[in-house]
Amino acid sequence: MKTSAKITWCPGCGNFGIMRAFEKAVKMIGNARVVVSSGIGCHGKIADYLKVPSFHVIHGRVPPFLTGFKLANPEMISVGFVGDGDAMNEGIEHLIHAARRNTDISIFLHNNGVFGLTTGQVTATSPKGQKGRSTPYGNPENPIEPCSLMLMSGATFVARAFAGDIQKLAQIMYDAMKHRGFSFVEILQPCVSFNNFWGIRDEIKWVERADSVQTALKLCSDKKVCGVFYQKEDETFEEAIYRIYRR
Ligand SMILES: Cc1ncc(C[n+]2csc(CCOP(=O)(O)OP(=O)(O)O)c2C)c(N)n1
Ligand code: SF4
Repeated sequence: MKTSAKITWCPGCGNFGIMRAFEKAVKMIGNARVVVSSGIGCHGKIADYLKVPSFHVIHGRVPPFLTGFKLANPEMISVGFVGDGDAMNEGIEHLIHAARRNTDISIFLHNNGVFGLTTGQVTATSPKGQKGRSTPYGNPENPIEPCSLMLMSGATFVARAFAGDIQKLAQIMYDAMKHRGFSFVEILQPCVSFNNFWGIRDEIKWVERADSVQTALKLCSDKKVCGVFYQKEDETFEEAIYRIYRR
């Protein structure tokens, strides 16, 4: 599934595990047609490295792009790779609207807690107090918790995984892509250059799906807890559009 593009990620970057897991998940899916879109940032280069139809779009605009794509191509499994700066700062409103509409797309958030490509400034997911290029004395802001935000926005599949556990991540990606409706996977992705948290590997706890949003919210509030937190079936945005306009 590799292209001839030279990989420019830093050696040891969590993005390698994410790409490997995705390749495995696509193999598990078999013959289904998969399309990929990515935003701007280190994560966004994944679209250049994967040999699948791909669209590299402007910062924060993966969800609206894929919404239009999926409406026009309902038979394709549509996957968006987004960064925490890309989706939680720059394009956060688009993600919320895709979740509330239950657009049948899968969003994989590379959450490294920094703007990686622009050399390590804090993002909306960085914890309060985090020191970095833009906050040498500590981050003064409270973070957004992406899984909670997606649960509260109406996402019908919400999960968290770790870039270092390729097998589990591949299974969660597969489940997300198979899900009918909006699926969101937060992937804890160490950035070796600006926010290296590979050390959490042995502290990760895996949980089973909760049967209510309230329980799922409790589960995901602990950042070291991973797994599919919540899943439910509902009419998708595309189904609603076709139902209303094809009468
Ligand atoms: C509209 C717009 N704003 C800002 C930028 C500058 N910019 C390029 S990459 C980047 C950081 C991306 O960070 P993130 O989405 O967290 O991805 P990462 O590099 O960490 O994978 C920024 C701010 C841009 N290219 N376009
Ligand atoms: S700067 Fe960070 S996110 Fe970007 S390639 Fe290097 S390790 Fe990965």
